[in-house]
Amino acid sequence: MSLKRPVWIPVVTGLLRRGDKVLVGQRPIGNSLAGHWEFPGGKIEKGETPEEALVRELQEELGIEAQIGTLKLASTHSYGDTGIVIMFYEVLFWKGEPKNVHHMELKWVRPDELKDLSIPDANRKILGRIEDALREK
Ligand code: DGT
Repeated sequence: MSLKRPVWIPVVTGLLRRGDKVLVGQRPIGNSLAGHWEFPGGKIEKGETPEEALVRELQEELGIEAQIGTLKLASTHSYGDTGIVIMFYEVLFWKGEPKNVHHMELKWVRPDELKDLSIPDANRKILGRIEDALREK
């Protein structure tokens, strides 16, 4: 039996919908995966529920007060020694207009446009499932 336990980091992201589009932000310079287009979100802090973490992240990154919807999908991915457990929640309603206070740029894209963007491997490998989740009404 190995003495070294794997390190797992829980991450939560929001699928913000407007018509047939979804919001993506370009990860800032100096961050891991800089320049990659991601769904807004971040790490769940100790003591938070996934929904509380996502409300906090969407407030910090976009300045909105979001109402978190249903969990659409979850996956795992390894980055070297650490792994992430990533959960994608539907976000249909929020107060305020998403402002760019964290990313290099924000944009609304159609689900079929995601494949042409530089996106994290964690998302690329489940892109079919993400697109299906975004097409469901
Ligand atoms: P920090 O800078 O350590 O305080 O980080 P947080 O809590 O803002 O979170 P972040 O975004 O750096 O960490 C999320 C991790 O999940 C990071 O390793 C990138 C990975 N990831 C993969 N796909 C996505 C995605 O669609 N959105 C977000 N936010 N992260 C993703």
